[in-house]
Amino acid sequence: MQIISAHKNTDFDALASLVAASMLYPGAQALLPSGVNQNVRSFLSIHKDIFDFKTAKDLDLSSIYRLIVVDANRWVRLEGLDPLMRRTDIEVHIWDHHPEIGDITPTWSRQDSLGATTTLLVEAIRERGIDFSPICATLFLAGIYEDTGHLTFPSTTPRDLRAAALLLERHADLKVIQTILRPTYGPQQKEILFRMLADTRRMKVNGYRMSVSKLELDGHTPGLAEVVSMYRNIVNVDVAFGIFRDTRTERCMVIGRSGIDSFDVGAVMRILGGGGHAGAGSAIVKDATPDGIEVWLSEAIQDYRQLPVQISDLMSFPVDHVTPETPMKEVATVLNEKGYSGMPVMEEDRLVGIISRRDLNKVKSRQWQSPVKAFMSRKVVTVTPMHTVAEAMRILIKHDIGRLPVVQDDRVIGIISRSDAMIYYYDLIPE
Ligand SMILES: [Mn+2]
Repeated sequence: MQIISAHKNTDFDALASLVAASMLYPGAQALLPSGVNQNVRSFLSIHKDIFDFKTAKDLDLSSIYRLIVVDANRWVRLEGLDPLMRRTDIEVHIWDHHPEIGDITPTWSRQDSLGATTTLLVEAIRERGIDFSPICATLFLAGIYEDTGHLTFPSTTPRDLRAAALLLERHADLKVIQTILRPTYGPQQKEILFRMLADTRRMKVNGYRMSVSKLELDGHTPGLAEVVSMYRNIVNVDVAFGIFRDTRTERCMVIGRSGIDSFDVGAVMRILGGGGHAGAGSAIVKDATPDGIEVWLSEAIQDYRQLPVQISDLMSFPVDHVTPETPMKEVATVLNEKGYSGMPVMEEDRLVGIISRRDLNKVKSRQWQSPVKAFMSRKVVTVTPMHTVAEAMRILIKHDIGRLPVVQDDRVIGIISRSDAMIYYYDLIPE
């Protein structure tokens, strides 16, 4: 007998991979763990008749000659298969998209870094010319969408999009997908979100806009990560934390979300004993009060120095400029030649004003010999090298200006332009 297993707390990528692997290994029995995520459970309650799943308990494991593992690479993630761990007489195939190496040693594997494992299996199904129904196409697409955040997570690859395109061609139903992939966000989560918003503390630490909310919860509450994501979006800060104290175990669950590249919330959670990646992280903390954790968090952010990009990396230097006495005619020529939309006006290295292309419209024909100081604006928005890049970007956007002089001790030491901002947002900084 051959069996196919996906990970516990099965999500759509795992479920879709199970079903897809059943097509690639005819006769193999797919095993569904007893714990599946909430959306998968609702999906299965409607589609149960279509699929034939068993659990490891239902089977006599001694007759197995091949184990196919999908969307996982560690034994602890599989349910009821520990007896197979030491068996040397079975083949083990792994289909997985997780980049880190696990402890299941395969005899054969296809492990590519992709947005979803389903993509790998859909590719194999296509190569072998196997036909599948629109319902399967819908499930496969749900798998890819779920693990790639509807093809928006940075882990998404061109192969995921190609597989998604194929599934749409095979009549995957996007309306059904919208229903089955709805966030695990029920009345309980809504109530928590409202409480978080009511008890929110906003602060500015080390240049980051940060927000913390502390709540007491009674027992395990699903969907907290989703709630904190939503919370960060609504309060619109760079970094948001929810500190949830479980009144039964007296442990605190800390969930963090970062909306900016320059702050790696996973790194901060790792110091707390948890984990995560740049945008999302969490930790469970024993023996600490929510207030204590809040203080710790703001200190950690205060000390956060792993800014990948500093203002000095981003700014241009030397700064092209004109002096206050430069005639407007010359200013217009320089702006045109250099393709600038504006330029600082400087006396030595002191900033006295800024002139933009827009100001040229105010110049009457007899005024072209007049000095720029008569037309420049004297109120100039600037930053210092002590600002974070995120702050500088916010200032650019808030004032809708094209350039931001960087000023230190009254001297202009550089300038940040809109195109520098694009470089920052699109990560184009050379290493
Ligand atoms: Mn997956």
